[in-house]
Amino acid sequence: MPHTPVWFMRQAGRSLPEYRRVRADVPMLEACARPDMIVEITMQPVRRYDVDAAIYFSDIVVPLKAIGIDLDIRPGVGPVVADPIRDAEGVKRLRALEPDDVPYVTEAVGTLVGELGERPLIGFAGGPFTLASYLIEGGPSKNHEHTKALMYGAPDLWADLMQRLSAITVEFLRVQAAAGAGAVQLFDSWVGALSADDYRESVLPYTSWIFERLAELDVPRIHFGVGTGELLSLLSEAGADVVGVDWRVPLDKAAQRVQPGTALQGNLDPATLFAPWDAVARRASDVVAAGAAAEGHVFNLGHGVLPDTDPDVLARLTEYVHTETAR
Ligand code: 1CP
Repeated sequence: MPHTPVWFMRQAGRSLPEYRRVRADVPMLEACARPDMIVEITMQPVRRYDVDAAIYFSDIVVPLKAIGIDLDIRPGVGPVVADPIRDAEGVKRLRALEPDDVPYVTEAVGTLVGELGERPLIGFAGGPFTLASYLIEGGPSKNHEHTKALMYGAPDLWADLMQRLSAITVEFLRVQAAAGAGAVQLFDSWVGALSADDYRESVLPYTSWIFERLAELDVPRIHFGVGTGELLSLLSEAGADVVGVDWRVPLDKAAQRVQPGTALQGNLDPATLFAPWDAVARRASDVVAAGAAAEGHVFNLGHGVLPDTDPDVLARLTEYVHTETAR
């Protein structure tokens, strides 16, 4: 590539007027199950920003819905689970995911890969801790207290839950890669809520298992979580080719925390995009400079695009990073 590749987490979605238009009368989970909607929404940010990758339009709870878990994505809230999972009976409801549960994924990915040509499509899935948190808490959570209570108090049940979620995640990513996705990202967004010791004991065995299985897919594997400065070496130990970093740790420092040969992705603070352009440009240059210390850098934000972000700033930022890093 003639420059550092650029894409943005949550580049599709609420910050785009064309997204709000196509989604106006269609509930989120219905949109995630309709190939025409998936293809259109995935392509919208590619057309507008000229980013170097598309991310498959879906949500981390889609495979859970597909195996029959009663959940919804509520506007302004996020995923809400009707009957939170907190005991053995609940965990048993998590059956294995089969490719036939998500035929729309195979169809949409196939169409997208045709439309995108050389530009890779990034497939994604939720990490096991983050999925567990939505299932156990019943919705978005600040403290993850029921999740941690189960993790600390019922280790056997926790292990069963994590194994089932890990298998679902691997299968969901396998379906996307089999249909042509050129990279996969594991979003274990909320795992930064854990201490390093708890991560090592209660999550790392499962993320390591996931990344081992994903190696067979022969596509680059990205691993990301928010607030994971203290966990970066463990996230890297799990086996990803690229570790995503939020804005709290500069990329040159992050480079010292990951395994040799691991590339970094990130990490401009998404709130920066609300500042005057001079500040955006200066901070983007800082990210590019720090990223040079890593063994490969994919420019991104440190977390998802905030809903009120001005799309023109993202377009300008993409062009700026392309120009700054031209080689
Ligand atoms: O570019 C894209 O928009 C890609 C599609 C995408 C992705 C990668 C969506 C669409 N969701 C996700 C992943 C996702 N979903 C994550 C991991 C990424 C991250 O950390 O941001 C998480 C934690 C969720 C759960 C979720 N879904 C939330 C967060 C709630 C909380 O706990 O704070 C929300 C608000 C949703 C709904 C959702 N998912 C996606 C969109 C566009 C929306 C908004 C729905 C709408 O338009 O009403």
